[in-house]
Amino acid sequence: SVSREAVFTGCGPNLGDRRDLCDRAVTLLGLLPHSQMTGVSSLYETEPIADSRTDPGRQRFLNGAVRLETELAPHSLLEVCREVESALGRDHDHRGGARTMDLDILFYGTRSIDEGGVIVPHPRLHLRRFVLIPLVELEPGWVHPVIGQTMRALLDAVADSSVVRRIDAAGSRYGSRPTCTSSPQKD
Ligand code: PH2
Ligand code: MG
Ligand code: MG
Repeated sequence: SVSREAVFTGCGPNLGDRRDLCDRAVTLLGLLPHSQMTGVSSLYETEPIADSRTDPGRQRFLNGAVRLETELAPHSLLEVCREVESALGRDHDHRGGARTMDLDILFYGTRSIDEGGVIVPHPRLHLRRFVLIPLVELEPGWVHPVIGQTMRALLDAVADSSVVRRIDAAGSRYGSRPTCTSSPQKD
């Protein structure tokens, strides 16, 4: 039998109807074969943080995270993420700048992978509150397989001011709810 691995993906549009785009990404991820969606975080409106490869543009992002159990191999999951990005209108030819969807594999079980374009854990996730806050919501005790610290500990160690506010859970219409119990602030 094929083993299922716990996978976390991050989503982050900063162009178009960001809320609707996140809902649609969650819907599409929920339809993946050989997979089950086991958590959907709230969404967070965030200020763009620049990195060496992308100029995200001045628009704010909506960032969230999804937990899946999947039998899909890492490279297949990456392909799916790109397909979902394309389905939601992302122009992959235009590198950098604003995008309707950015779907990143954050963790693939406890594996450390750098091959064929798959890089997990995501190399910058431990430095970014807009990734760590949704991850803490989903699984605070999850241990970063390379750094060896929990999501909660990593979040406590990072201070950027990217996160502006929390809004509704992504995909709340579809019945997946985060484990977090505090009531989300309405949009
Ligand atoms: N993604 C980036 C670069 N900067 N900033 C925020 N706030 N949210 C993002 O998702 C983000 C970013 C590259 O993928
Ligand atoms: Mg990204
Ligand atoms: Mg990406």
